[in-house]
Amino acid sequence: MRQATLGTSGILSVLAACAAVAAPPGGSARPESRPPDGITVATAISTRPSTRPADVSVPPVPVDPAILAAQAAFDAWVAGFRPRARAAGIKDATLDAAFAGVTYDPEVIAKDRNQTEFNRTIWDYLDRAVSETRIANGKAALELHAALLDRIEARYGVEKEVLVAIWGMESAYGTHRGSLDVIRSLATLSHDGRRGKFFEAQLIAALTILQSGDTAPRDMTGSWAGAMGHTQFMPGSYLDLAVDFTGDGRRDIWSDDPSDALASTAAYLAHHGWTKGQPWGVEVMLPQGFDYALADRKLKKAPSDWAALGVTERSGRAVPDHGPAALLLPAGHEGAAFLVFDNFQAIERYNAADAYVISVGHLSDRIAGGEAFAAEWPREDRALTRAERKEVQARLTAASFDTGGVDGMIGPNTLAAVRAFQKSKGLVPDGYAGPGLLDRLR
Ligand SMILES: [Ca+2]
Repeated sequence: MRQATLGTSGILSVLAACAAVAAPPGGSARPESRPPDGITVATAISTRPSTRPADVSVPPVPVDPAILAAQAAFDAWVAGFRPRARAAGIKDATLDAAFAGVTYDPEVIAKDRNQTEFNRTIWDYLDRAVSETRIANGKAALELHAALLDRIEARYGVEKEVLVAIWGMESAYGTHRGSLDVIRSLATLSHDGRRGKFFEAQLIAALTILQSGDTAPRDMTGSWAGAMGHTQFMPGSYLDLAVDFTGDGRRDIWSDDPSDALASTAAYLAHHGWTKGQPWGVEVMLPQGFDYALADRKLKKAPSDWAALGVTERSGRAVPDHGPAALLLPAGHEGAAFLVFDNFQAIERYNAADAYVISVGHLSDRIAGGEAFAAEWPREDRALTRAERKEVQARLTAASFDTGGVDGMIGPNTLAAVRAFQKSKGLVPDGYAGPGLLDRLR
């Protein structure tokens, strides 16, 4: 979603997809951005040259008929969308201002289609996400904004290092917040239909934000998929949980001042159950002969119970008791192992990918002065491609280890099937689907 940073796509989208969109009280307070009264969205768009203004000194550029056709279809979609927006409480004045001059954006669709598939290994992802540069910049950001971050931490009970880590992952500490018109991007994606329902809900949320006066249409910028500001909130999540920390009456996550964005991120994590003082996770060692079936996110034990099974900090001591923890082996038995606490789930509400959550957690630890992970990763391995993951699922299913479908996504069913297959072959049942497993299946 954020091309220049390592954040993965879909930030906040899981929650945002279900976010109810409510119309706030009050109307738009932005007369400067309104078109003349009575202008309709359709005319506002159709009167705008689709290629360039009528400047005779500029030679006409050949227009791609496919783009013209897409624009016409987009205009028709906008006309059909207006009644649905009105039904959701969006006023005509808000719609007129938001859609003034807005055209179909083929580049947004190109980005949507060309999302590089997530084929990176956890160690490759971590190397980039938690680079020395990002750690150093995080420490500098922590120092520069110390007073603000202390106040946010005190109010929301979320450690400032965690907020800075999310800021670093999402926008490289505010330097890559996204400069695309959010209404244009979301309208294009809603019209496109690949995930139209989701994006239309986000578009309505974005219009609701405009109607509340938090920002003006052309100042509402973000990524190609509509993630906005320093910590890349989707509009639905913004409506639910963004806060006005500066007290100026606007929840401004877009401007250079990161106050509202960082406080909103803290409010988001607090809402999703963040416990101050609890680590996201702790790197652990496993004993010889460990039962890898215990590495199951649904299976939680007190750290003392894990210690009784030989699962300890690298020092050999029991992990401090911060509540129930699950054992996570992101690269199977050959890579690092972690006991993860409930705060791991709070970060998952931001982005559910293990690699993302571990990166945020580890970056926050490193910004706080913590050590690098001690364990070696199986760096000779590569990530399976989507086609290969499907092949793993198809071959497992054919061998009577049901993966519950062949979709290329390694979820709990596939994990269980991998373990069962590994057990049947006398392999370490860690559920890890890497190239070695595929070789065995072939
Ligand atoms: Ca504010």
